[in-house]
Amino acid sequence: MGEVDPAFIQALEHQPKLDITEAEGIPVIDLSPLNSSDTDADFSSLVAEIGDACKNWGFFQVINHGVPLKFREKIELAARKFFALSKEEKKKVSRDEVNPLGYYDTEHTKNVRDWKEVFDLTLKKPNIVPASHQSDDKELNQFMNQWPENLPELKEACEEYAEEMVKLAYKLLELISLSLGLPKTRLNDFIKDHASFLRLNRYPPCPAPHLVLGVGRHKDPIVLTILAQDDVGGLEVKRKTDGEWILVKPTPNAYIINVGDIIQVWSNDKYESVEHRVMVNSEKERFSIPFFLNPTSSTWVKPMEELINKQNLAKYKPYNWGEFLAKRARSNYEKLDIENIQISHFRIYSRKLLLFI
Ligand SMILES: O=C(O)CCC(=O)C(=O)O
Repeated sequence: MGEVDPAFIQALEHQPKLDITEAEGIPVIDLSPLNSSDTDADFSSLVAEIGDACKNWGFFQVINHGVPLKFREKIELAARKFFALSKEEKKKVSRDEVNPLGYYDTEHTKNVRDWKEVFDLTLKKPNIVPASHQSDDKELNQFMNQWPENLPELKEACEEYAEEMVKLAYKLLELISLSLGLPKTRLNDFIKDHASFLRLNRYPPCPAPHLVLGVGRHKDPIVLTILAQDDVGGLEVKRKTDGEWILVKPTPNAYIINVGDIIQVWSNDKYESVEHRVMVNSEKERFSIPFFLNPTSSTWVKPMEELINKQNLAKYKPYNWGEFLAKRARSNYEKLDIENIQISHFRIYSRKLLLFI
């Protein structure tokens, strides 16, 4: 990427502090009770731990999660090989304005360019989505995976790993559902036909890590994210208690889980999606692999009926996930002069809430 182009420079208030402390407080949750063969096993303390982590942090790490290490090692190796290909080879599988999948090195978050290169793929085949965010526009688009010709092992590694991520996502969603007082599979029902994405991230060393970010501050618009980070570190989370940015310490073979905006809406704000961002450094490249759990594009996202009542009125209007995604994809692709779409655009403000009583 060479010299720092002004397009990467964050506004002063968003520039990272390089002497940041590591977050000791982020809960590390041991999922081994789920691996028990005892059908009468009591998961209540695990469910309570998950509920507390979602409520107080919106972020947690899981260990003993049941994902065999060999799948992670295989995809990490394939990702390194992919990003080591020549720019010309990578550009052969570039995303474009119509298809957001494949290689990309000019992503913008909040209209500032990110210091990273990515490779995105969908797990749903075919993945048909609205071509536009306008409800009256019935044109459809198909998201297509693109694979580099000269690296056949990438496809296999990504597909095997993604299957493991789906299994883990189902387990986590069951625990989250129970922690909200809902039946175990209540939330899983929304992702039966899920259209999730897997992303490979590479953050190259940067000559000005105090001015730029690998990914600018953002919340994930999806259900939840399962992130594998390497041992370099750089992910920062905005702590709910005091709004400070804190670094998530890499824990070998753990996964970092964060609540996405859709869980925030389903839970009617009981669990909030939390802002996070990625710092880069001047010496080491960093790799990470987020798995984004998405519902199908036809899903209407709204607070769960069981969780709303006269004392806790719905805080969001229903919105269509496919239309939301179509609008979001455009703003990630190009620099726009407007803020990209957020769940806050569907929020019902308290004055209106009062009128409903
Ligand atoms: O690389 C990371 O640690 C986080 C990546 C992330 O937040 C994203 O890709 O949306």
